[in-house]
Amino acid sequence: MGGDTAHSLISSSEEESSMDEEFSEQSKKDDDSEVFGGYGDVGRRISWNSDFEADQRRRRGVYREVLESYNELRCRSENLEEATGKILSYYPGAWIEEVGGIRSSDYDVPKTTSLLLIGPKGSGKSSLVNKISRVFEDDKFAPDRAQVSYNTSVGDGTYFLQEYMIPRGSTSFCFYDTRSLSDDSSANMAMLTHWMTRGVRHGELIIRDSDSPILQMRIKCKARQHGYSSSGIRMVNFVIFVVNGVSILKSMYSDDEVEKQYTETVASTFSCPFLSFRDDKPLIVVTHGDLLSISDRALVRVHLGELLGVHPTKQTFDIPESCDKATEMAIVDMLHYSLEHADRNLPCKEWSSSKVFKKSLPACLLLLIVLGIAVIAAHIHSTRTYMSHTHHAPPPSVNKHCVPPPPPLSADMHPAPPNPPPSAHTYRVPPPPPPGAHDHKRRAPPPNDHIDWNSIRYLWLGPEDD
Ligand SMILES: Nc1nc2c(ncn2[C@@H]2O[C@H](COP(=O)(O)OP(=O)(O)OP(=O)(O)O)[C@@H](O)[C@H]2O)c(=O)[nH]1
Ligand SMILES: [Mg+2]
Repeated sequence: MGGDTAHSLISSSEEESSMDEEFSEQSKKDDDSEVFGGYGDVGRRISWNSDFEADQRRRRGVYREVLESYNELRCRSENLEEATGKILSYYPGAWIEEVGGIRSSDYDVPKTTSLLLIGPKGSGKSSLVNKISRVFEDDKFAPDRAQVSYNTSVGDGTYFLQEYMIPRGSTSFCFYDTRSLSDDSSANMAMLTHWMTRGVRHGELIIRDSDSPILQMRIKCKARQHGYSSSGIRMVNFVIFVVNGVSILKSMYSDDEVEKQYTETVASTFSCPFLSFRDDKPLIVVTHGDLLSISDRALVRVHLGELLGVHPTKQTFDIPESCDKATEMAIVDMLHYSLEHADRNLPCKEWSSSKVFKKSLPACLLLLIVLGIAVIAAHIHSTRTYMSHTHHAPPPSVNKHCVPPPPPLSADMHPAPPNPPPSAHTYRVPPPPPPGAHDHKRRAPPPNDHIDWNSIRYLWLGPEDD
């Protein structure tokens, strides 16, 4: 793998013990002013500024926390097998949390969870793919899967989007290795917006307008050798931002514009809103830590936390080119974080309302038909009642003294007082129309008939409420 280290010649146990020593030495330095030299000096000059001092104290606390996290990681690496098993048991949607009344089945779960690796040139994206693969590889001597640039200043980097299933042959989750970010932030935005909104396709060639015509021709020549157009498009489920720890450390203390440019590119790209899933920002992987001291690694993480607004221990993972258990544990932790956040931010199916509507449409139609039948039946019934009443009821008297016969008395009933108002319930049934009312248009009433309208009204409607 990476060619630039004498570290690769050191066995992992030697590596671990030297790291232990470094860690304990660093922990003994309780006065962090040495480590935070830059911050501390400024702090002394403006000690009157209590806000600044509080800030310094907070930074030192975080720094100690980061240092402690290396120790903790080594302890946790004893459970590496169990942690690896958990990742191997993952399938898309397995870690969905059912919240807000939404069930797992309401989410649009992909067949494969896709994790996108992005970062500046030479930051170690392709190397990271190989490091991750090795953790899950049965054959520890299997060749590297991703092409790593040996010398980034002369060689080509990654120009084609490459999909890597983890582990090999699985369909649970995959990484997408991508072309590096450029110094042109608007070109980066355009590229990232495209990947995040339209998805990524294995084998897709990434060419930028700013690429020289010679470079464009060179990489197009490479593209002609392969036919990837049939590969499917995958939507990105989570983003991993890879940065070179050495370059970050240089840019922290350098006045050189080129070195400062590195952090600026990282910060401006990281702020691209398309990289976040709701409030969840990408996680950070810091590489090249094997070339730095533990204190420098911790400093880089604290600095990135301040710069990008992500937690230096919870959302930043230090993954150097080392073959020790602690590094493998850091890889497994990073995967756990990515997959959990990928599942948490899965989109809902295009609203289940359409599904509910489709399912309930026949039921609604049936209900409407039943209701329609009930209304028609009720109408027929009331018409029949009305007709039978018309035929059997005696014609209403036109005698003004006529009153309805009193209802038969039952045992617990008492005679009504004289001239009682009839029960509203009894008299509000549909009133019989006066004889011939239905053909009143054809036959005019005899001119001399005396009609006691008060009695009729009393019979039909009951007494008037005063
Ligand atoms: N010492 C050390 N070297 C690393 C590490 N990660 C990557 N490298 C080296 O850095 C160089 C670039 O690594 P790549 O993985 O090709 O970087 P990349 O981000 O894929 O680069 P591009 O494809 O050009 O964007 C190689 O020489 C790697 O061996 C690391 O953690 N430690
Ligand atoms: Mg690469």
